[in-house]
Amino acid sequence: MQNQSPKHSGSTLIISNRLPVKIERKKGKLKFTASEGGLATGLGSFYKDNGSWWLGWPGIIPKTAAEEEQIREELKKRNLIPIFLNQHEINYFYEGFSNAILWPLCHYRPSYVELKPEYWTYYASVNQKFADLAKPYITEQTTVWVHDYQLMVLPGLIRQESSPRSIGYFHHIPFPPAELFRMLPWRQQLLQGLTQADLIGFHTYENAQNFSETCQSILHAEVHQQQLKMDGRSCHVDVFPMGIDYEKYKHQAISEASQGYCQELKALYPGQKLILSVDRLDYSKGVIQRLEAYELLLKQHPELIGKVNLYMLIVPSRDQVNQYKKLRNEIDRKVGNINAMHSIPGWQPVSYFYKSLPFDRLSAAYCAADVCFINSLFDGMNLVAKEYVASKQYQSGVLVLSEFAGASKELADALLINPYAIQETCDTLYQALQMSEEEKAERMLANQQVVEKFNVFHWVNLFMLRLQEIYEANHQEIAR
Ligand code: GDG
Repeated sequence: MQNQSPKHSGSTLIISNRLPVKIERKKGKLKFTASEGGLATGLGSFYKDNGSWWLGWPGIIPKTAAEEEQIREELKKRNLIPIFLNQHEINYFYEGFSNAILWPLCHYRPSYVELKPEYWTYYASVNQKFADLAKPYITEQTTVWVHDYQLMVLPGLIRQESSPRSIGYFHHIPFPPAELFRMLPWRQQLLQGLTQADLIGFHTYENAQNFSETCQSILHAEVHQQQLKMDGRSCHVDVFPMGIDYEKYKHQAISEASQGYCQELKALYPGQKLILSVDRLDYSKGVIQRLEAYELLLKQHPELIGKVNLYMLIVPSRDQVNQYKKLRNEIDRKVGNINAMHSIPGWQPVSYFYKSLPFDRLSAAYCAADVCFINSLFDGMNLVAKEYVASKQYQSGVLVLSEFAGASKELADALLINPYAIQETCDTLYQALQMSEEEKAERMLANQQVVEKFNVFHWVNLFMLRLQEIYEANHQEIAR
């Protein structure tokens, strides 16, 4: 499919918790830069070309009314509408209900869930705030596309107050089985709000299936193929595996800048194979299991000492939330132990960076990596897997990928692992390091064809097309 915006009449309003922009105060001045979350990376290429608006939180609390106005004006130039959250809202809506209830529940960690009623109060009121701000941008010709678990009740609120052409919702993270979702005291409100969307999308069939079964069990919805019927209304549920901007990653990888940084990086690790991991700080990403499998590899294959390096890049995230603080300390300890136990003069086994790299440096790391090691315990999709594949234009490499990441359903030529099975993961890493150049090339090419074809434009087009079909079908029914 062409890298073109989808054809539909009217405008599009994208709504997500975070805007695809980072605002920092530097020497008294505001600095605006593009942010690097999975969603920002994916939709960033789409909305600017399409004359659409994007509503979300800019990630900053303005100090004065003048600063708030400055942010509003600056963002308006980029078709972005900011919603400003106060510290309480951030603590209770974002860190509370979103990241201490929905995130752990959707990533199968019920023991991490903190069921505090005040979190729900804020979740409901902040969703309402989004609906109020969205209202002036919605006409009968507007297609509204809501993103992710922070805004699950927003489709219902928009439906109550505005009359958009269509409402779509995409769930970027896993959706748990009904048995887990049932534990939420607010399960009814969440599902009732969400099913006011015309179309609800997931990365994988399993997640869509879990969602439909949960609606059957809690809302007593009837399921006909991909349609849920309840209380005299209906919504569609479907699978749309998200892609990346393949050409962007490919061109960056073959650029002089990235190739230059790639050589510099390789020169820092002479005679060593680089095993790369890239993720946000999160317990769903399996960082501790990754370190355990890698340590086992060093113990069982002492010939690798001095010849391999785990280059682990972790982007700071949510480090004000308790579980994340604990995880960070655990990672620090574990990396320290491995380096202390296995280092020899002039070599240490793990290079660990707790920071974010600029795009060209990240691309260089993908180019330089002999292995990309992704062992998420649960992951909606995992775009890093696809970015690595797209970046492997000149250099060879092997993708080791968790079968619990949505990407594993598409990237069948990766070496798939069960991240909970440490010995199996260790054996697969060894297999990756030993693989012949022919096999590496064959597997990478097959994966590249998938990532190139099912890119982010294909994803956006498919979702929008489906919404359009649903709109037309509903319209014909009304006309009859
Ligand atoms: C959620 C779901 C789903 C990372 N480090 C740097 C950097 N990144 C970029 C990567 C990638 C993105 O961050 C991470 O995307 P993921 O998909 O891996 O994960 P989440 O952020 O958890 O996203 C996930 C996704 O939504 C989309 O639906 O796949 O399952 O959890 O794009 O490149 N970018 C730069 N420097 C870094 O150091 N520039």
